[in-house]
Amino acid sequence: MDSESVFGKIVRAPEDPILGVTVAYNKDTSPVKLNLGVGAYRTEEGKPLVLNVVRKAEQLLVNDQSRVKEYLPIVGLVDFNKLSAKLILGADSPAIKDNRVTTVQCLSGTGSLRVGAEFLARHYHQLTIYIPQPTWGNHPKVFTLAGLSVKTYRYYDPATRGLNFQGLLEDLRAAPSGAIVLLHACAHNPTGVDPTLEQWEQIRQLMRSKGLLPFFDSAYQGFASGSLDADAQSVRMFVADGGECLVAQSYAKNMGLYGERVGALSIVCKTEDVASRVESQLKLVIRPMYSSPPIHGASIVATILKDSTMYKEWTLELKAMADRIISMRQQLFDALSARGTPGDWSHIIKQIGMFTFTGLNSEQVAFMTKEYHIYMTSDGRISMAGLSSKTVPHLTDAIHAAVTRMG
Ligand code: PLA
Repeated sequence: MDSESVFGKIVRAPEDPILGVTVAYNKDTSPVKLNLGVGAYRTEEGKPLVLNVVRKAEQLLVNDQSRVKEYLPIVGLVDFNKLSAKLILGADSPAIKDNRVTTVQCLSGTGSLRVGAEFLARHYHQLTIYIPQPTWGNHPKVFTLAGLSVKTYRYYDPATRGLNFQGLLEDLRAAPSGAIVLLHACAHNPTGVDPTLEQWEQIRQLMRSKGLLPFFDSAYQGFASGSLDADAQSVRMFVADGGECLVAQSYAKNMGLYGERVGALSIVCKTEDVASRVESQLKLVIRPMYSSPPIHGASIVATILKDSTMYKEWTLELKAMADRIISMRQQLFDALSARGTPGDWSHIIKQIGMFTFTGLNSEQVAFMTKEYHIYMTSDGRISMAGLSSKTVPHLTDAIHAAVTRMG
């Protein structure tokens, strides 16, 4: 039968290591099942959350009869682009004042990374990109398929469950001059380990002295600390020195716009003239890929960012999400301590952002899924945003059993 199809010889591909966890979760019929795989925010009731301010913005958009469904320009919604650059670089950014930033609306964080990578593959002289070890599982695929050659730099030290700062500096020092370096702006995924500001400063000095090109992935602005400005510090340090960089922004997490696919790619250049030439080439990357981006999500973001009342409301809702995640860290840590689960679990409260990199191995994860219906990625990462006070005891039982029986 298969031989009758022109596609008969196609081999079944494996599920995605992160999104495949949700596929498996959806098939499970257990009432106690828990999805801690994908980084998607849930309420204390375990439900997805649409922010109030997003509902308000959507209402305004629906009621505005003057709005039409025309194509956006190739670069997307102009207001959205300006406001996005301001959000990540800061309202008083000298680069914005000098008009030397070009921003294009892209399909969320992933699309922004991909467009940036395609641009670099066509126009930048160094085709090697260094990514942290470990990093978000999609990074190597996005960059390789765009035509870049991917190498890693040391980042995480399993022994301390913290940053391998010396290893990081050594690897960047050994990188060829001009190489591209992917940096997580904050809330490093999957480790939850970020450099301190002093360490960022050392990374900046080293990278600038070697002419390494920073490509920031900012998928969690506001989610790490609860403050949009604090979480943008790393990026702003690299822009304050007058040098060049790329930044991919996502509104999936911080505005809860996951499925709307809203994001932006900004390229900070040395002069206005260079920025406008860069933009002209970004258009040539985008047009044959998807022509122009979708209008709805970007309109929601622009509506919120340009209205000071709505902006304020957003920052409060964002802070509430970040605070709930931080309180989940404390609750899980306290529960494991009370339970007397062997091992040092203090990294749960030291790590930052959406994820805890537990240190559980793939056998322990498989055991927790099989026996406790808890779904997470096989590297031991759990999405703290998927946890609630009600499910902490169940997760604690599962971790305790995994550590004591599978340790
Ligand atoms: N960059 C990082 C570091 C991410 O963690 C994610 C999402 C993205 C970019 C892309 O997000 P976007 O395209 O939706 O804006 N990581 C998630 C989801 C939350 C995923 O894997 O797609 C994760 O669970 O790791």
